[in-house]
Amino acid sequence: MRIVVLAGGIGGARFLRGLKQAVPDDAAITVIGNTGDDIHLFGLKVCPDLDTVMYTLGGGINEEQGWGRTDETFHVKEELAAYGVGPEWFGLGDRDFATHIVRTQMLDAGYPLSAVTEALCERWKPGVRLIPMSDDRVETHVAVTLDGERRAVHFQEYWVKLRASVDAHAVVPVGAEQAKPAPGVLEAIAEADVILFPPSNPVVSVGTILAVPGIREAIAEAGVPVVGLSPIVGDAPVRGMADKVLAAVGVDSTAAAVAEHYGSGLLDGWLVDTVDAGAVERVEAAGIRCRAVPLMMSDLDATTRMACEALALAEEVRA
Ligand code: FO1
Repeated sequence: MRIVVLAGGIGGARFLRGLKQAVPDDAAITVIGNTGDDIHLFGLKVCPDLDTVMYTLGGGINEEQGWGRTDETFHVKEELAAYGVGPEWFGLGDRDFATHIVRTQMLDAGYPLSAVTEALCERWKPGVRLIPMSDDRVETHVAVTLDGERRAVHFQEYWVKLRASVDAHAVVPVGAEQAKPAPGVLEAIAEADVILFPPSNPVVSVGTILAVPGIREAIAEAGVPVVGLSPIVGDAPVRGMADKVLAAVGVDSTAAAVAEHYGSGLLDGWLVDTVDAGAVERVEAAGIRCRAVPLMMSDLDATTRMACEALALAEEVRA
C-alpha cells in the first residue's frame, strides 16, 4: 500500500507516528512536507516543518514542544545575543544548529533541498520518505497592522514573536506561484493508493503545499481516495492558532468549514471528532463522506486508531 501524506509541523508529525503503527509492514509512506515556514537566520536555512517530521519520527524531537531537539542547550543562542545579534525570539538550540549548518552547507554546494532532506534523513531514519513540497524558495508572509501601520511579517515572526496576537489580514506563500513540485512529489501522488491530509494547519501547512502549481491538480486527478482529518475540534484548533489564519482566508474555525474549504473536488472523506458529530450531515451534504471518531492524539494508541479510521474511510470511499 502506497500512502502519500501532506504534512505540516507538529500535528502532521504526531499523526504520522500513529500512521506508521497503523499500516501493514509492506506499506510505503511518502510525506510531502511544507516548506513555507522556512526562515533564513544567521546565514542558515531553517526548515521547521521538515525538521519536526524528521525529528519526531526519528526519535530526536522535544516531545513537549513538538519542535526542536530533545536534551537541548542554547549556548550558541546566548553567545549570539551577547553580540547583540538577533532575533532572540526564535529559539534555535545547539543541537538544532547542526542540522541547519549541514543543510545550508549542502545547499551552498548546489544540492537541492530534496537531496539535502534525503541526506539528513539518512541519519534520522524516519521510516517514511520525506520530500519537501518544492526545491524552490517559498516563504509564507502574513499581512498585519502593527502600531496602526499595515505590514507583512514572516510567518515565524507572526507565529512565534507575535504569538498570532494580532489579526492576520492575509496569508501569502511568497514564491509559491513560481515554485515547482520537488522531484518525486507528482510521481508519489500519481502512484499513491491513498492520499491523507493529517490534522495540520489547513492554511499555512496543507494550504501552502496545495499552492505549489500542479500539486492540487495532481491530487484531484489521482483517482484514489483522499481523506482528511480535522485539525479543528469543538470549533477550536487542537493546538496552535489555526483559527487566526483561517479567519484570514474567511474560513470559520469549525470542522465542517475546513472540509468545505478543501472542497469535494479534493476531499473524498473527512474525519471529525465525536464532539463534532453534528457536523457530519453538513460535510456529507458538501459531497464529502464524513465520520465522527475520536481525534485527540493523546497518545500513540489514540493516534494509531485515528490513522486506522482514516484508512478505513478511504476503503469505504474506494468501494
Ligand atoms: N516555535 C515557538 O513557538 N517558539 C520558538 O522559539 C520556536 C523555535 C523553533 C526553532 C526551530 C524549529 O524547527 C521550530 C521552532 N518553532 C518555535 C516552531 C515553529 O515555529 C513551528 O513548528 C512551525 O513553523 C509551525 O508548525
